Amino acid sequence: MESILYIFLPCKKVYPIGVTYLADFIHRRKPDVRQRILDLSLFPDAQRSSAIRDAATEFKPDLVCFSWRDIQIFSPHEGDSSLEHAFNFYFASNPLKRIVASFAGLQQLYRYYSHIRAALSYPWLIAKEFPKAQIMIGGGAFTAFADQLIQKLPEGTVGILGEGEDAILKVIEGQSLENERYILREGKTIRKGQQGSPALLDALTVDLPYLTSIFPQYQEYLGESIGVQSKRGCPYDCAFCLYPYIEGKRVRYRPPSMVVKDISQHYHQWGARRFWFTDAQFITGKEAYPQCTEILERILAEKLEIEWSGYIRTSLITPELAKLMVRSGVGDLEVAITSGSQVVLNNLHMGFKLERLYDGCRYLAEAGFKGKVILNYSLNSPKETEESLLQSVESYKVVASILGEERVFPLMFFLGIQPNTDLEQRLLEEGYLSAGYNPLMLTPTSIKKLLYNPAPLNSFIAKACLRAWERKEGSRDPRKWTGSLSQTPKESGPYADKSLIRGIEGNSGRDALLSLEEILRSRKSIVNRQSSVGAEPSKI
Ligand code: B12
Ligand code: SF4
Repeated sequence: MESILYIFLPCKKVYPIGVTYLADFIHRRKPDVRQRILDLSLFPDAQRSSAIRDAATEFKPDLVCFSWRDIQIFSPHEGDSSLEHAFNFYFASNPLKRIVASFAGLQQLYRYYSHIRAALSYPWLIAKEFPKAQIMIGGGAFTAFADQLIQKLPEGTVGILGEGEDAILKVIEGQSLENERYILREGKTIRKGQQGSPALLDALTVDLPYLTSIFPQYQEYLGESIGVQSKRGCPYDCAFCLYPYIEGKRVRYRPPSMVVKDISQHYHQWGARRFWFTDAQFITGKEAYPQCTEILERILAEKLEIEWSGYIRTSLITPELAKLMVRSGVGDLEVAITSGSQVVLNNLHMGFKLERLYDGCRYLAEAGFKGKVILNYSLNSPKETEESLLQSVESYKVVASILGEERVFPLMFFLGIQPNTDLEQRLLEEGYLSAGYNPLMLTPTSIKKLLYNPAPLNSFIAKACLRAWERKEGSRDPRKWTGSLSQTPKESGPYADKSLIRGIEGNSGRDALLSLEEILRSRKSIVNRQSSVGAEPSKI
């Protein structure tokens, strides 16, 4: 095979790092193979088919590689309006609100299905109009839903779960894919492969001038946050998380010099100033300290004045790392505290102690951290009680007291049940989910299940959230903000996930937590009063 066309399927605009790495990898091994990257997100819906048709006609690819990053539209967090509609639909006491929410929900469902249908239509277009081209498909969304999606793709499409470098190389060379995580449909039969030893990342680095030449749309990303991967794999076991399934549990590191070379090239050649470490986890454990430290030291040594972010285990931040993080330009952070109850955290196998998370925040504060922290809470996780909910409220107050209330933005991020996770497995065993359910099939009942918020605590939580979301202009809590929300920039700044900004701007998560506290405390006092009526005075 002599030519590859990569097609990044449409999603909310985000730098298509996966296909850039794939193209770069192939170029280093097969410099004669012609390559081109087409990012469909940058075209309006109506022009996407013709963009593919034009590119394929002109480029004449032997291999077309579709990269499917996102499917999810019912995000389980309050940065996304679909959660608000869903809560209004299921829990609002005002019937009018329920009706309005049901229309909004229907519209969102329509968009969700149209999005999937459209994305599937592009491989079909290639299969029909360019039948000689081999089709491959991969990416985060494909990996998450491979079993369902492969059924809907043209026969012969080679699906790859997880990383795709070696698999594409093998297809070009006509080698067997037996040692790759492939999925293939032949009629009604599905064939799958198991990855042998995953690729080492010691030679992975981007040749930016080459990339620029094959990705003419790169200009759309000047000024945007650029993804950089420093390692693959996550050794933890968090019950809801799909990342170890996608990347594997074994951590593979890229040499810090190569990671920083990527950053430096984008900095000098594209003028990029904002970067996101796309690692499942930037600090995967103590073993990662040398690599993380060296990366940050090199950023400093090369005088790269950047803002960076990524998923970071705050519990693993040491005083030294905190100083380096701040000096090397760490921006806003998203911290998945999940719960303020150690029992709930342990049950989810989160593998960290709350005290260590607070320590990490303390070290950041001492190092002069000036960014925002989005504190993600997955309320109503398994083992949640009224008491543990109150502990979550307390944990927010602790973090806010360490970093400053004006920097800490709690966000309600309900557990979304994803296929191939421990949580899904447990819920199947408990009968909460039925075997053979289709995670892509959204109905009012399935959405309610997949946005994990079960009875009996669901109604208090929903009430608190709805109360907070109704106060659109942000916190009206009598306790004043010590910082000024009006200073929140319109643009999201270094933070890469713009959808979460909605939650920050309103700081509705804080309101939701405080409302929840109010609801639970008033319930408690009613229960106490009721029990005290019949109780002996000595027991009061
Ligand atoms: C970093 C990250 C983010 C960052 C991105 C920052 C940035 N500037 O890039 C932030 C926090 C912003 C983010 C946001 C979201 N993300 Co996100 N994100 C990730 C994460 C952790 C890594 C993605 C990544 O860049 N990896 C590094 C690159 C090199 O890998 P890659 O792109 O996956 O490509 C490799 C393989 O997939 C494969 N591959 C890719 N394409 C192809 C094509 C072919 C033919 C082949 C063979 C192979 C192949 O090979 C590539 C190289 O090895 C993944 C989880 C994970 N561990 O993968 C989730 C993930 C991709 N995100 C996901 C989602 C849903 C989202 C959101 C939509 C969440 C939300 N509801 O708000 C948003 C919006 C994203 C957007 N479009 O704007 C889902 C997608 C699955 C799904 N359910 O649809 C994932 C898988 C997480 C999950 N839930 O399990 N995300
Ligand atoms: S939540 Fe983070 S630490 Fe836990 S398994 Fe997923 S990537 Fe790893």
